[in-house]
Amino acid sequence: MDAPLDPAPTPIAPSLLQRTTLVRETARACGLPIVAITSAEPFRHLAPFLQEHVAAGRVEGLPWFTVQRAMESLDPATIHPGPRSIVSVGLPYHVPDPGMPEDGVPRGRIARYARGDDYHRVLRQRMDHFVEILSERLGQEIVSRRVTDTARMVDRAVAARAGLGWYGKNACVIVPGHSSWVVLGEIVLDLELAHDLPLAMDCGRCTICIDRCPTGAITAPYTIDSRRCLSFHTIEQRGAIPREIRPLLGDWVFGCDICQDTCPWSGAAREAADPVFTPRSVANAYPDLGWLVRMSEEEFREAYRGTPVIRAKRRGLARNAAVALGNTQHDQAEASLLHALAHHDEPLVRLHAAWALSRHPGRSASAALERARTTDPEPDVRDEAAWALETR
Ligand code: B12
Ligand code: SF4
Ligand code: SF4
Repeated sequence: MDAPLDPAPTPIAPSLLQRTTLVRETARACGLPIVAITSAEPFRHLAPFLQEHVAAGRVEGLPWFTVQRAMESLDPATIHPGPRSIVSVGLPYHVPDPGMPEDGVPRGRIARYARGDDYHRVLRQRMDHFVEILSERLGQEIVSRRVTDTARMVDRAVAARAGLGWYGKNACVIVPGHSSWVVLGEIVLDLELAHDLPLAMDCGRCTICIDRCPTGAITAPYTIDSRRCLSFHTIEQRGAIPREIRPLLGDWVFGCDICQDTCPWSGAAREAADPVFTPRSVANAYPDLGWLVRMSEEEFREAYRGTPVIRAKRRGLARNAAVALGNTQHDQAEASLLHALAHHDEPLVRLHAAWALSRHPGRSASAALERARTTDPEPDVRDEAAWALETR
């Protein structure tokens, strides 16, 4: 007997396709150039991975990252009363790099995503505008929720399922033509739309990002241990950076791009044309480290207002700069550190300046550390100075 015929696939109503095309066109017209669509089904299969991730302590230091929040972030119904589709959007930010100036000044490095306007604000504004225009074009009210980089939605999982990109072993979503230089957002809608398929791509046998990560933070493919990641330590970490991490920080003062810079896909990434990501000045890409450890609150706000760097706060950025000054043998570094140890108003910065001076062999450093050991008003700074003197 002949095998029964497969039932004919359900035809997609033209109105569904037309609506989906309209969604894509509207997104592009609203400054969201990369768009893909997926269903609003929960991402339940990720629950064991996320539970294990939290239980293993890999997100220690991110207090909001609890198992409960992680489980909620797997279900779009947590944030939307009747979700039907998710529009996954990406903003490419790989704008031309001005390059580190060769002006004899010791400089730090800011991660590419943080050099221009804060993408959270840009994405939210564009996603809001998209919903407004889409609603006008469709002639109907749309109930939507728009999120980016929150604990309320697994951004990368949405992008991967929608086929916007695919998971690299560096845990970033790699988007064809842009590598991973794309920030992600989602618009959860009560509209039925035609869904895209995941991309059939993977890293193959490549392990470059894992091998090149300076701290070994990519503990397994697709798995980042925040406790080792420089991005965590330079941005999220509010206290002292662990001593064993400090030498590995190099000249990064906000974020880290090493696992993306070293990815072969990045070599073929198109330059992004979006002016919002262009650094306003050299301080937004390669800041003078001496200036960072001296800057006033006002100068900090003036330079970094409206950019992601503001998140680190002045004391966090100055702390990172002190560490970077300890990691360079530049002849101006010691003078900046001596000044910071003697005069910085933030004990956290003085503490890191003490550590950094342990890596500068001059006699002035010894004298300054001795002074700090005996006279600094903060016990932690005195202890760090004592440690620095012992290890010199
Ligand atoms: C917490 C967080 C961090 C933490 C921890 C990062 C981490 N990977 O866990 C820290 C501070 C270290 C960090 C650093 C960075 N971050 Co961050 N971060 C987040 C945040 C808020 C949550 C990420 C998260 O849930 N992590 C937990 C892990 C378990 O989830 P996941 O990353 O989605 O991992 C998935 C894979 O592991 C996959 N998976 C698991 N097993 C397997 C097995 C196989 C075979 C496969 C294929 C997949 C797979 O499933 C997981 C669940 O989706 C997201 C925004 C968001 N809400 O999603 C931004 C986000 C991930 N960050 C982003 C960026 C840009 C960065 C930095 C590049 C910034 C920088 N230059 O310094 C670095 C990159 C570090 C790195 N290599 O991941 C972007 C990434 C964009 C992209 N194209 O991927 C996001 C999506 C923000 C955004 N909306 O654009 N980040
Ligand atoms: S961001 Fe830097 S420290 Fe973090 S995993 Fe990537 S290379 Fe490692
Ligand atoms: S460096 Fe290699 S392993 Fe890492 S994300 Fe890129 S292709 Fe994948």
